[in-house]
Amino acid sequence: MEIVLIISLVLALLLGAVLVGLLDRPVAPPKGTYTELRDDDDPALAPGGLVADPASADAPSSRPAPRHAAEAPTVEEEAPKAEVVETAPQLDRPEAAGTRLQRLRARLLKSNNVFGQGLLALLSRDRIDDDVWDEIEETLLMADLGTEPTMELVDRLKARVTVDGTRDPDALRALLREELLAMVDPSMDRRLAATRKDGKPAVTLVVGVNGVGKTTTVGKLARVLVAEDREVVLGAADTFRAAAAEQLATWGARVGVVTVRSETEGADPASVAFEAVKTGIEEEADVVLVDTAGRLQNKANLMDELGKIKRVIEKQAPVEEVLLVLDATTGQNGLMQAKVFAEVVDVTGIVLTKLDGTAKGGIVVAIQRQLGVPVKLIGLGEGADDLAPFSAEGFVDALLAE
Ligand SMILES: Nc1nc2c(ncn2[C@@H]2O[C@H](COP(=O)(O)OP(=O)(O)OP(=O)(O)O)[C@@H](O)[C@H]2O)c(=O)[nH]1
Ligand SMILES: [Mg+2]
Repeated sequence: MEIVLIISLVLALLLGAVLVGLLDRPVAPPKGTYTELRDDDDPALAPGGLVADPASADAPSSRPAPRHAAEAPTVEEEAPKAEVVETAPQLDRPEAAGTRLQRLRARLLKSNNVFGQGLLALLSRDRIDDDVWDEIEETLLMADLGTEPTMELVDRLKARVTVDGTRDPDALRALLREELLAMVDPSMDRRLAATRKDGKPAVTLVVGVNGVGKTTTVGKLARVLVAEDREVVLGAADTFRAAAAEQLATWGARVGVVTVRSETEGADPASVAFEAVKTGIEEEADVVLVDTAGRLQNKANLMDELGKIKRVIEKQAPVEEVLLVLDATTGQNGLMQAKVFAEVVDVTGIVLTKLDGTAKGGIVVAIQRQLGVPVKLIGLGEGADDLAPFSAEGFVDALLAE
């Protein structure tokens, strides 16, 4: 009896010990979950401490893209798509580029009526004497066409009107349309570099002086590209004001486009541009748009800054496009700015903003003549989709619209 009792006691003790042992063991996490916020390949998990993997530090391209340039990368920042999902729960659907000039035609007409309609009225006079030709010349000069193009156009109109001798309004309209079109030059290639080349995104640098509309243009252009199913990355290389990066990131977030930026005011713009292009390469984007600061203290300063940004970007990918943004309402002043910029960087295209304002349409011809570079986009308002690809035909038709 006693033996049975002792055996039962020993068994009970053993069973208890086994149970206590089981309960004490830590519960293993289910496979695939993280006990901390880290990625599988995060170097912090590697033996030897926080920056344990010198290879991965040297080759950051094997790591997920940092969302913010010039900041110490943190685990949260490396969570893919986190920024896009958080900041843009409901994305805008930008208007297709092709229909924009049509929609915005009325605004163009409003700002340019003095130019197209006035000209047609003068040409339609019963008798065109020297006084009328003087008035035509004046109209063109007032429309910011520039002296040389004005003389050229007046000569051509004189020759044709005299030779044709036509007074038929429709024929005159057609004649004027043809000559204006020749001035605006439909043969210029106005396409934007928006296609990957040699496995790399097309990098576009956006330059121009203060307040002309650079950041707005980058934001609107991102929408044009998104509407055409392009993958876009934005680079906020205007580090002069912290608000500039915020302004750009807001534009990007509305259409699910990542903005690479620095939180540090006064950070090196070239390093932000570098990070943006790096992100673009890693994410296999089609286009990287880099916004820059609009300071124009002096030419040497500008040359230093833009030159450095371009050099640093080109360590990774060529700059395919340099868009010079000009405020169309500034007329002659805009032409002066264009000249300075063209001496500093190889401008490949012009964006004329604020053509919905008091601008005069002749500036399109004047600026193209001066730089030998096409106007590729025009800004016709403050709305998100008020940036239209420029077309010579669409523009001249708007000038002559009744
Ligand atoms: N009406 C009109 N306003 C425009 C157009 N484009 C830009 N703007 C306005 O111009 C102002 C300046 O635009 P920004 O994009 O901030 O100019 P910016 O060149 O980046 O200026 P900085 O960064 O200070 O050099 C904003 O109020 C824009 O809404 C346009 O086509 N039409
Ligand atoms: Mg800006």
